[in-house]
Amino acid sequence: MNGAESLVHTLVKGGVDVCFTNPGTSEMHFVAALDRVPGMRSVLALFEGVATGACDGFYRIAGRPASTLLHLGPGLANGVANLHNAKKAGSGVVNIVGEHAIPHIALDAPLTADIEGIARPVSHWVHTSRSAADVGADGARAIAAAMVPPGQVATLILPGDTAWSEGGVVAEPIAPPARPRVVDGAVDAAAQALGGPDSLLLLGGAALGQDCLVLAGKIAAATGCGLLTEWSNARLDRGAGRVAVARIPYPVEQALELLAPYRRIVLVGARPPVAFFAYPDKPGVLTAEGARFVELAGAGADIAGALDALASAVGAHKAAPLGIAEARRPEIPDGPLTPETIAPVLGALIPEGAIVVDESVTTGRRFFGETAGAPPHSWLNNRGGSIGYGLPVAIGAAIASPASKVIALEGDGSAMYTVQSLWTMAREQLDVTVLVFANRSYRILHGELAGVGVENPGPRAIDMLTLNRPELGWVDMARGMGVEGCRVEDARDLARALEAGLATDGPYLIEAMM
Ligand SMILES: Cc1ncc(C[n+]2csc(CCOP(=O)(O)OP(=O)(O)O)c2C)c(N)n1
Repeated sequence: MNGAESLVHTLVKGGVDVCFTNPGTSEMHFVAALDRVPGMRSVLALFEGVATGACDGFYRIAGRPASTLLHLGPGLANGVANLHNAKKAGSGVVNIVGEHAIPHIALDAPLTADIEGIARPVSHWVHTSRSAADVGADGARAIAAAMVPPGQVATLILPGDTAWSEGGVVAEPIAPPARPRVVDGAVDAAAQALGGPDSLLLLGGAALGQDCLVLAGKIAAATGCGLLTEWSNARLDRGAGRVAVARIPYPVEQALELLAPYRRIVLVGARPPVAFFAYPDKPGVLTAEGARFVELAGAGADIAGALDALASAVGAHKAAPLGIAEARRPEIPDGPLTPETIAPVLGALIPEGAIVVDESVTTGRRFFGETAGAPPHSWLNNRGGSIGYGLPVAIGAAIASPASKVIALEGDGSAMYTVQSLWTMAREQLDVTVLVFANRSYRILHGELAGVGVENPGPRAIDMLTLNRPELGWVDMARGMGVEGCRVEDARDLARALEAGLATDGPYLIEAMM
């Protein structure tokens, strides 16, 4: 057995049975091993950012890592932005990067690069294998590192000679550490902090699963505290019958206003809220001056156990949870496509069990209200702010949960970053309906221009935020990659197209003209 075969065996044995690849010469032995070792689903991506983002989406839904296979430093570099997003989302990724054979590195061939240096900022764990005999054990350690709660990026660099040499040894899986229990003192401090409308329970990460939300709703009912989530969540369970939790809005003024009343804030898997960006005359910290934070549980802690203990401490277990969303399907409106007409169409049609990947940027700022009463579904946001996350995450989510309808909500600017995702969706026949909000603009940046204090921007500045010269043809692009699609101009047509997209088992793209 060569090193590459030992690695594929070790991955499959360790529960890593999906690999999103974009290989080159240095990874050929791994590619060959995919045929010789049963059990690995390998999925080709035409850009490395698609592969890394797909791993992020897979972990968010499956709760276990997938692997990449990337080509040397440049291939890794192409995947870095979505590794950044995965890292911020707490998604476990086994990131496998090929490297020249060890004696070849000193020759400084064209593709030679500092792979560890590129990997380090977006990885929690980085290791280069030294011999074929080590590769299996290194793979097992990489899986264990990726599974450290809530999930980590583990980069394993595989020199060609460690892959092709004989002497590979399959390694047994290493049990990842359990989520550490929260100490009693933290539970007491949180219980003391919560009480009345000037206290807040701020939820993130694993606290956003439906069982934890029920506990949070009970705690809110018993203590009178507020309940919020961060603006961006890796996965939020929501919909009719579930505890509905509002997100802290993106615009600084709105966030400040919402958070102003809170003096004591208990963090459960969330961080103290800060603005996405600095602006000349706005604060970066979004909470009221003097607000006190109590961390009940960090993102990697036993969040379910902590909420259960807190519910006991405040006598909440018998309370009816606050904020259960009632079932409600909005009317489908008439008229042109605007954020206000698109939101009720989504609310009317999101199916039970759907996974909504939200990269709708400005169009989706108010989608939450109209979709709150749709049947139970999960809502995924970009935690790292690097756009181009949505289509790849939709791929990973669809592979992790083939029975779910995946809906990708995409700004046209964002969708262009990883547009190659459509080809993988077609090739794998993934059940993803993509809505592209074609406003022909980086609309958010118009607001940001004003936000940083640029008054009366000139035509050159506006030109840098405008995507209409030439116009993007989304239906043509989708067809060119094997995905059926249509263009819609008003809310009723959007509803018909969304129904059609959801009715097919494969991918479908809707270009929503705004
Ligand atoms: C990798 C990366 N490059 C650039 C940006 C800056 N940026 C943020 S939003 C945005 C435009 C988004 O446009 P679109 O998806 O069309 O949404 P809209 O603003 O029109 O609602 C850009 C370029 C970013 N966040 N990440």
